[in-house]
Amino acid sequence: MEIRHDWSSKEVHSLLTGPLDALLARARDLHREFAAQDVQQCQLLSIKTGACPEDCGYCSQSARFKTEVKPEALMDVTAVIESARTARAEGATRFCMGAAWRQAPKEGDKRFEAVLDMIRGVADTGMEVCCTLGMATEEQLTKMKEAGLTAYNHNLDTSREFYPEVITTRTYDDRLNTLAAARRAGVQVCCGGILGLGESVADRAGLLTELANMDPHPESVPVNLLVPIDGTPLEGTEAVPFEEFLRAIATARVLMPKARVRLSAGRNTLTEEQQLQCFAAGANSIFVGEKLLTAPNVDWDQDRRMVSQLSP
Ligand code: SAM
Ligand code: DTB
Ligand code: SF4
Repeated sequence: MEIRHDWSSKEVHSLLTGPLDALLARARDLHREFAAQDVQQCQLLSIKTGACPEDCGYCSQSARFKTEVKPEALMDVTAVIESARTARAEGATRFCMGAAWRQAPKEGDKRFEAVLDMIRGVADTGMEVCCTLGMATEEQLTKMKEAGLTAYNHNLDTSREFYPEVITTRTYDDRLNTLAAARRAGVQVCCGGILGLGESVADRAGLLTELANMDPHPESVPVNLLVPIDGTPLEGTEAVPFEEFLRAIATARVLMPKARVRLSAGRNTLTEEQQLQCFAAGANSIFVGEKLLTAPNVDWDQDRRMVSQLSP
């Protein structure tokens, strides 16, 4: 099987909506042939929380919505490294630092220098280092790469058509520009989206088609389930039926056979049995730790039990 970058959204739509058994079988075969067989454990840390000028309709950290999140300044470098060491000791192999910024601070800004120190410190623990700081330029990403950054997370979230229904303070092309800058800087790309924003199946197909037609494919693809946050425009949004989530996971595996497909936000709403079905359908990464950025995740003990049942 060759790796393709020329999928049509019609083909992807048929995968998402076709017979489930055939989709799962195809995903399982490709997973065995191409994908890493372990389940990668990534720890998130919000290094700068809240007061974000953007208006992403799902987000607890936008200054435009009245949510329970209390804004916090950029964390101290030593506290971040301490948290990375703890995550490493718990078994995480990748550490992702998230900041509620529209864009990464300019080079020379002391906050940017502090982020570089955080990257160096986390890289020293031996873990992969990922950052998600909003828009960034090739120059900023090159500096971060030199400090030891493995990957940059920047999600497309949904289809190009549905994007402006959720976010108006930037465009789909702004997102694509940052992703291209990461590639040029030699930083791996972590890019995925959210299910449950009120999008149609065609929008999900649109998102997956965008990701699948990137060349090379993103090295990792986080698939989030909306965590509905009180005070945001998307509070009270109906949950996505599990089968639709499973289909998205399997389709991502079929389209991007080598990528790390990550069960991301909202994993705590799935039963262990459902998560195991997702691993069989192609998922091979999770966010671990009791907290995501601001929302609750899954207990370490629960995850340890689950991961120990998976034979690589
Ligand atoms: N500010 C940066 C940005 O937007 O690129 C980085 C942090 S942002 C919180 C990272 C991603 O988390 C978003 O692109 C979105 O896909 C996901 N996310 C944020 N809030 C979420 C929620 N309530 N439910 C599910 N996913 C969410
Ligand atoms: C991603 O796709 N999901 C993570 C990570 N990339 C940065 C963030 C999930 C955030 C969930 C909501 C919260 O914790 O506030
Ligand atoms: Fe800001 Fe990122 Fe939240 Fe959007 S998703 S409001 S950019 S922190």
